[in-house]
Amino acid sequence: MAINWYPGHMVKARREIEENIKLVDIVLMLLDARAPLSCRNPDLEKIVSRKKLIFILNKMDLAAPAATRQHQKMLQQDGYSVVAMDSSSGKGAKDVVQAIKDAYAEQADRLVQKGRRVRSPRVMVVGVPNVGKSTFLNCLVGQKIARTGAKPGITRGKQWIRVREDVEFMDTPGLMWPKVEDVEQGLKLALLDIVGENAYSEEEVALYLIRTLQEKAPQVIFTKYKVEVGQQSEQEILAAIAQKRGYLNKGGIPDSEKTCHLLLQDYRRGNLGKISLD
Ligand SMILES: Nc1nc2c(ncn2[C@@H]2O[C@H](COP(=O)(O)OP(=O)(O)OP(=O)(O)O)[C@@H](O)[C@H]2O)c(=O)[nH]1
Ligand SMILES: [Mg+2]
Repeated sequence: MAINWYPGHMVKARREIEENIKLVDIVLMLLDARAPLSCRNPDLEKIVSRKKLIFILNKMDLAAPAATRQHQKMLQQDGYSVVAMDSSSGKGAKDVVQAIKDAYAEQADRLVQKGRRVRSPRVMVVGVPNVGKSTFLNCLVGQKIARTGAKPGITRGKQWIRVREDVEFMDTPGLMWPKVEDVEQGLKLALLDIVGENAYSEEEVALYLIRTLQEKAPQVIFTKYKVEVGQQSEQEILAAIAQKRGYLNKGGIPDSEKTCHLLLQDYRRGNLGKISLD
């Protein structure tokens, strides 16, 4: 499914990021650890390309640990700094602070050599919607300063936050690009709740989730929904889950809408376990 989701507030947010990029020293790009490659926004990477970039694989608590380690290694091989983080518990926060310090040390040295005063680093936090940018900042501050929410598009304007006396952060609204051409990437972004719900069909995404489970964690379909997985199609598994749950319309027809919604919710909340998509 190609995704076209580029609401008006993102046009403004993009401009704001472009205008403010010159004020910052370092950019933290948050990616969902379950699909870090699919979350890379080519348009955004172009805008921040002249700055030191650190990738944060956020929501690591929901991702398969081995996959996260592999992504970390691959991005590092490409020359990036990468830190994995769980902003709901704060795991990884120390590594983030250290990565910022290391990145700024080089720039600070250059300033000192030129006889210039070294001020505290300014760090911009960017990424696609709903990857946890505001939660991540609140976690680093230890206070709920930025508004967060379980739907994409919560932050609508930039916001400066002085997390600790020695770093200044700027929270930004999640940014998409005008068209996600790759069908599988679109399905992953939809499953991760990164794009608005009117940009995709829940049924298509739920069937994709069932395919993914069949391939990566077939036992979950049994343990969670008590449906034995054999040679059935995704549609048949969906109908069997509806049956087991008693999600039936008049005449005993499986309520596929309600079942699809349940599946997506279960995956997004981590109820199906740590399952990575990339
Ligand atoms: N499990 C888990 N949930 C997280 C983590 N970080 C954020 N969340 C949840 O993800 C959802 C989105 O968080 P936000 O901080 O609002 O995301 P955002 O990137 O600021 O979103 P926009 O402002 O819409 O671009 C919320 O429900 C958070 O509680 C994490 O590390 N682990
Ligand atoms: Mg936000």
